[in-house]
Amino acid sequence: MAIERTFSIIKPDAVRRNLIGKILTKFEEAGLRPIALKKIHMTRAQAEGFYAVHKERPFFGELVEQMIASPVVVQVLEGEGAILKNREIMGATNPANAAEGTIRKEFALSVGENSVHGSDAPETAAQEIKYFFTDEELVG
Ligand code: ABT
Ligand code: MG
Repeated sequence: MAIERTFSIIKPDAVRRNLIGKILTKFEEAGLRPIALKKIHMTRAQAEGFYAVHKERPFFGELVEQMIASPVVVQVLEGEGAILKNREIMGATNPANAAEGTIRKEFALSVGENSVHGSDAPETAAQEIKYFFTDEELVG
């Protein structure tokens, strides 16, 4: 498995509950290194652009509202098979289906307020990293 980079968001529900450190610890303990990281308050335009693939879905409005309600932490995680590994650490989208020990099992409130986002494939990882970070910010 190659060294990969993936994009991750600690979502408003988790930041509000002061879970940044606990969630970053999960990544670090699994061997994923945050090579860039910042706290931002997303604009509506930023959130709508980020979730553009879900534009036609019935939950789009609610999803955007939740993402802009309060600050998030965005990061780029690097490591062996980082994309899949991050998805495993996150757990299933719906916390009711998330495996024991995953972030969503421990912390998520619902399918919408599910504490983290993580890229699902190499193409989306590259796109999402570029959406939030400049090359200069990927400091390693
Ligand atoms: P992630 O595991 O978050 O990548 O979700 P995935 O894209 O695999 O799953 P879907 B179902 O496409 O959800 C996309 C995002 O929309 C949120 N959502 C989903 C809701 O807010 N309400 C819903 O009823 C559903 C089905 C969860 C996903 N959020 N993110 N990131
Ligand atoms: Mg997804």
